[in-house]
Amino acid sequence: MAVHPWWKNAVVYQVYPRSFMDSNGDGIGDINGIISRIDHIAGLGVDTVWLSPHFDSPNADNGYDVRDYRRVMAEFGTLEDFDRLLAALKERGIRLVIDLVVNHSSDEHAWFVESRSSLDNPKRDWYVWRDGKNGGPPNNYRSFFGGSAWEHDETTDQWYLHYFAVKQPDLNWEVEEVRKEVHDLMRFWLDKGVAGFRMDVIPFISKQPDLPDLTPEQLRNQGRVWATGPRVHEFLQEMNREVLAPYDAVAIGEAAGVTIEDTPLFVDSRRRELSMIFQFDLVRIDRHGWKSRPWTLRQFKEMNARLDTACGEHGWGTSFLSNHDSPRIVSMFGNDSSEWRTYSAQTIATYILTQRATPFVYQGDEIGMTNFPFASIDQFDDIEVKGLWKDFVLTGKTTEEELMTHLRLNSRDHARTPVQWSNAAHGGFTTGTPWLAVNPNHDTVNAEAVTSDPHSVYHWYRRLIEARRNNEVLVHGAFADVDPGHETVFAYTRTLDDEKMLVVMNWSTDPVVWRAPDGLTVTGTLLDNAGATHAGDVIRLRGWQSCILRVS
Ligand code: TEU
Ligand code: CA
Repeated sequence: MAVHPWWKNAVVYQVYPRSFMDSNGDGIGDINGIISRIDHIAGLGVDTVWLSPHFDSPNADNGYDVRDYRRVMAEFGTLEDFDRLLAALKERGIRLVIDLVVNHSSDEHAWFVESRSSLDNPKRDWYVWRDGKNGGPPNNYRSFFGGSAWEHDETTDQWYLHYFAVKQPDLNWEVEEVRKEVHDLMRFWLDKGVAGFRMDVIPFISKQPDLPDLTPEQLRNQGRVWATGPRVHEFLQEMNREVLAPYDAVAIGEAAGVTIEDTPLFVDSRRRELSMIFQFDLVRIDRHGWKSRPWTLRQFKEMNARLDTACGEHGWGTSFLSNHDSPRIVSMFGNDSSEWRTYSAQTIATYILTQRATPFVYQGDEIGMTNFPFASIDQFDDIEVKGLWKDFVLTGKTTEEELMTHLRLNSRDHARTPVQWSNAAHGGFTTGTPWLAVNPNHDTVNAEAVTSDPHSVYHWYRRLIEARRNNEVLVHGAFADVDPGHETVFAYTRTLDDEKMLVVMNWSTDPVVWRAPDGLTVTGTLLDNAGATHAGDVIRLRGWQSCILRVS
């Protein structure tokens, strides 16, 4: 049996602390809340938790704007609480991966307060400052959150760069001291016992020399330009050498802007950079700028096969279709009507847990949580929504109704509504007033309902994770799509040595009779979310039915 790094066999559960569980009634999730619900996580059988940012922050972007990298956000608790969480997870054999947000910091971080104080401050070049051009910003970069990516600073009459919010100035990684500071804060948390990092927009850390204006084509996909800076791989190899390798730490790069074809540059183990990356083509298959457009299963399957190939023999992937920046998985990829919600959530889970990649489950997926029925713009909290409102509605480029139509499909706030624990008030998330409203369907869609029902989404995740743990072929087996042209069936084999599994899923509500390709005969049923068994080479599937089969 080949020896693999632990993170290749891992199954990761993402916690967005602000929305997971509130323990002190202030309506905001916190670390003690996570500890109080830890057996819900452990019960799934996952072995790793990824914790979205828990650091001190003024929350311009819900923690992705860090003011102090060695302090816990006051609302979330204390360093002691953090240590207790780490210990409670360890007790249950669960590792903790934390978020590393070092492409930018908060503008309230001491480094930036110093940097903006004067032109000759020793930390001036720790951020990206430039003179304006013709009374305007240095170039035509646009912020992800609306407006220019440059902010003018009266004190020194210069402009600073911020790919995201005005309160998220980009760090200048050209400066060795900056990189050393990042390495040191990583060691601070690794010495505490964390297993590694999910690295926020890490491909963006190397800026284009001279920062020329973008062409109209480039402006349509700025991330692509920002993710291909000339020194990004040098900086990642240095980080690996200085910190990751010595601690055998996992490095999960959030790789916005990186193409499927460029993925090996970051994850090929011979390059000693990252363990794996989040590549966004699949999870953003519907996106055209901020708008959502129809997509097909065939397009999805084509991308999925290219991604598996791109990771190749020396690389490794991530299997995810949800996170705190994306709409709810069953609403986006499944069918969240009451008739099909459970079956489709289970079938999407079957896909996530049977890839040659590390699977990620986002809090609430295991409960089958759905998108929120947003009715008006003032129900949104997300800074990205506020940016779109300013850039497109207030400028008359679009109407409130059209913006709402797309936000109802793809807003990040769908993922950020509090976890629904029970049919109690506010879904049992808080005894106070939640910072963001709880989905009204918590009366039926909640953790108590799914954990007490053996046929639920929760137990289907648990059984998939168990099957993955007991069948190495589902982890390391070669992937082969056996019917890429089929409109509604997604079927692929996983092969390891002389063992072969066939995964067959119906991604529609219409029953289907599917014939396995020649040479493949079903000899047994490992799992089926409708409790059916299959044999021979004809597979009958009801709507959103999926199964994992032994074949010869
Ligand atoms: O997101 C980076 C990113 O590129 C996008 O997914 C982003 O969320 C958005 O959709 C841009 O349109 C990371 C974090 O995951 C996100 O929460 C932060 O807002 C962002 O970086 C800045 O730190
Ligand atoms: Ca709280």
